[in-house]
Amino acid sequence: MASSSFIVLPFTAAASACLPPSKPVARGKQGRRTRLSCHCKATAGGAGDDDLAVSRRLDRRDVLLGLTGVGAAGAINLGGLALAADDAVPATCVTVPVTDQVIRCVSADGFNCPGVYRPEDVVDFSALPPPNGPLRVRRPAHLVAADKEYVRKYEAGVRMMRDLDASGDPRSFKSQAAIHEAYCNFHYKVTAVAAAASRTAGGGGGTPEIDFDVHFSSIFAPWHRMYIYFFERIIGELIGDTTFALPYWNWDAPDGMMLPPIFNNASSPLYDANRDQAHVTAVMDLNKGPGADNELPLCSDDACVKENNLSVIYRQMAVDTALQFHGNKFCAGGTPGSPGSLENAAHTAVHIWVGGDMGVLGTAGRDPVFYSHHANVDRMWHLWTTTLGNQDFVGAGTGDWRDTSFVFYDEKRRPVRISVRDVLDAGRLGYTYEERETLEWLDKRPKPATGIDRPAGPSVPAALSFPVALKKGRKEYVTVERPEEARASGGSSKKAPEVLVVDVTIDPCEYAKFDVLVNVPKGQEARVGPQDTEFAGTFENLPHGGGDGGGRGMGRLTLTYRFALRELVEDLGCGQDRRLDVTLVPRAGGMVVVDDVRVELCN
Ligand SMILES: *[C@@H]1O[C@H](CO)[C@@H](O)[C@H](O)[C@H]1NC(C)=O
Ligand SMILES: CC(=O)N[C@H]1CO[C@H](CO)[C@@H](O)[C@@H]1O
Ligand SMILES: [Cu+2]
Repeated sequence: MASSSFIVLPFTAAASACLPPSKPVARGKQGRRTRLSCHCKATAGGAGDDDLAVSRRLDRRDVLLGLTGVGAAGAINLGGLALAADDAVPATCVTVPVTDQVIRCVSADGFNCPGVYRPEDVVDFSALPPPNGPLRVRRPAHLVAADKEYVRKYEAGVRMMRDLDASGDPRSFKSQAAIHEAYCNFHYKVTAVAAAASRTAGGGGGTPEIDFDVHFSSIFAPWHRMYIYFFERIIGELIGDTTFALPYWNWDAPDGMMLPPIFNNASSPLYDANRDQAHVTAVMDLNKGPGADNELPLCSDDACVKENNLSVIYRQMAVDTALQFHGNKFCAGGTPGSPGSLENAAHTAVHIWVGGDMGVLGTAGRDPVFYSHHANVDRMWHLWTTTLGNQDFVGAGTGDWRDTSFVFYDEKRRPVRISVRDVLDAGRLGYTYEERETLEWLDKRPKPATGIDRPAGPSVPAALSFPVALKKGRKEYVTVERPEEARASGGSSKKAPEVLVVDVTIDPCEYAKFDVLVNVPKGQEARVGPQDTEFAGTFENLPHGGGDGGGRGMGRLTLTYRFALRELVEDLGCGQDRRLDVTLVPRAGGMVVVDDVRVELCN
């Protein structure tokens, strides 16, 4: 394996519009973490797994704090990894706008980049004639089953995609699936900052290659919108029906909370044998993952479990700002950063629920249900800006986001450059969503838990020092200060919404999950579930890995997640309190380190 350097520039407040609390928090450790590189492998036994196993045996804290140093890293033989000297890590990340010109896909170790094109052949999406004809109407997948003619056409389209020359035609099902693998499993590299990073690394170690991933940033929603747009157009072209629209997996409605039956027919091209067979006909649990230590209150009736799932959806949608919904701007050369609530919640839970190909980023695109799952993620974005009346990023500094561009092959086999500004409005892309089920989650605003005994004194033990490694079965308690501005009386509508920010370092190849509770007395955690106000939410990681290999990424992924507090504080009536008691409840994952928990005001 060729030696190459990985530089991880820290994600800083400069990349986010969140205001730090008025009292500065001591964060001396920032920028002093040493990060390791690894291979994500789906199966045990690969070199990367050995590397990880070795690093797991080290004291996590030492590894995180960079105390093992270069010598120790050499001693544990982490393959081709190089460690950046702590002092060389710049204070801010490089925020070059991500365009198709500054990223490139690297074929390696059995993975072939799909749809290689000549730059001079690329046409701009905005220069192509806009879609004419009727809007393509995406309908709920659990209801289209009744429309036999539609299902036949959809199956015929996917079968034709599967029959296309896998390597020669970029519209083949295999090439389409490989697009997700390329962009999501460390095959893309950011080239624009390579020179800067090389200087930072102090020269040696070959060409630094910086991972690019469309997850964990505000690129998530628009990139997936583009991807399934072209997938849908290709099917329409193959079956000769330009009105063809993908069905969406309506998992936010009680009747859609299971794998849509059209995907569970073994003789259909929509089938994928590689799914968790225990879940293919079961009602979905958005709160459960493999090995998750589910301590949620046991529901004795369907109404209660339904409420739980609908509250999960409510919580991901009831966020006030684009930053909370979409996550941070992608920081080139930085850690992937920060998923928004759209990505973190039901999206990840559904991937994990289906399992198999869907359960890891490298292979997710190989399961036909992926495109219907993401049609619903896309619909949730559409609803957030339309029905819910929210705005995507606006104002200064959002140009980079709108200019973000990628090249996809379209239905005519033309490489097309499409940018975020082209996809902000589904109508302009020629499609819409038919709403058949009531949006029940809209009125599932959680209510304060009724079964909690509130002691008079402090309810949780005092402060915790960070970083702390979460261990299954052991809850962690931390008291956080609220910024002065958050407590200002009057509840001015101009006040920026309050959020609980949790910084975590995880193993990107591992499924990880923890819940966050606010103001729940110690020992009473099991009395609180998603339907309760005190349940601030869940952090969940969809693992990298799987696929054809060759993808390499960081052995540590540092992410920031924001839990919405505005309604929580309002509903608990604790708006004047100086502090909040936070409980971290580990559910899954052996390598979750919480680096910090704090309250911020989020623009
Ligand atoms: C399963 O798919 C096959 C192939 O498309 C089709 O002929 C058959 O009717 C489907 N079965 C059901 C139960 O829908
Ligand atoms: C449709 C439905 O109710 N699905 C799940 C919602 O969540 C609970 C657990 O909180 C599951 O048990 C349900 O099956
Ligand atoms: Cu994805």
